[in-house]
Amino acid sequence: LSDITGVIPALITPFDENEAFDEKRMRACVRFLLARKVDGFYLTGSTGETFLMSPEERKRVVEVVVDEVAGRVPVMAHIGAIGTHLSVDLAQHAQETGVDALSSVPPFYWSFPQHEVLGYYADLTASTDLPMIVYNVPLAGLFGFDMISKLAQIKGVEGIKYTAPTHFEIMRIKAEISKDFVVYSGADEMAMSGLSFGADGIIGSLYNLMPELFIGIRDAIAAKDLARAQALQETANAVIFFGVSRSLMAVIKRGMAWQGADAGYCRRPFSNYYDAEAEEALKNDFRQAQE
Ligand code: NAY
Repeated sequence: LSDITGVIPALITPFDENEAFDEKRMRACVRFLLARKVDGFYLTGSTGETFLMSPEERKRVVEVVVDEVAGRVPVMAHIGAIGTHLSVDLAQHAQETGVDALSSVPPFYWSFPQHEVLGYYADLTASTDLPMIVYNVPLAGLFGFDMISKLAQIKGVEGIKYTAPTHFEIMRIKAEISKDFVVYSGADEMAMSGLSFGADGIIGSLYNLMPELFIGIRDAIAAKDLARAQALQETANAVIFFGVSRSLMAVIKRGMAWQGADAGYCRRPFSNYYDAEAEEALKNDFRQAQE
């Protein structure tokens, strides 16, 4: 896992106007991002609207993207679900399809006790040979440091996607768990912070829309040029705050379309900016936000 680093879009999933998975648009978006030099892809995560898809659809997204990427950059598949059976099935399919790593949210909704969450990850890692990146995200309930330490002891758990704002814990993970335990910072608004606190890479939604800014942050942090990293983060954050105050995936998808990669529609209940009036309103808002 330690060789998967850098700027990794949590890939959007394009749907067509009837909300069906749009394979053609998916392939075009992958080509668009490869041309913009992203370092890898994270599939069927929250940004990929995964919990709005059937298992068969999630599998198809993985197959299409792995085929289109054709080994040029690493691919990680988020295979999380509430139930172990389904996650194991998705994990085994992802391995057969040829992904490089797996990731999963913890089982959610019923607030499972620690031993059941640990059991979930142990069952998953036992079911394939792929490295597992646990997903620490507020939407599924954040792990504390003790739980992260316990998770890291499970054979096959090799990293964490850290979408918590407590970045000092990134340093602590590296110091007290292992410097080889891979950390991906998950809050795009804090990419600079995550990388400067020692994260190996960044995984997020906005890297679909403006990867260059974050590739610039990656390089500026590596060169210890904090002033440049800060300027790029400020530019990025203006767009991020614009997006999160609306419907983020819909904003990202239309923004990609404006740049030449039509990322299609979101699935309901997410909204869209696809009719002329909504699109014009979005563009006007964006112009005003820039003034
Ligand atoms: C995924 O699985 O799609 C992600 O990695 C998404 C990470 C995002 N966090 C959440 C909570 O969805 O990219 C971030 C987030 O959209 C961004 O920082 C804006 O808040």
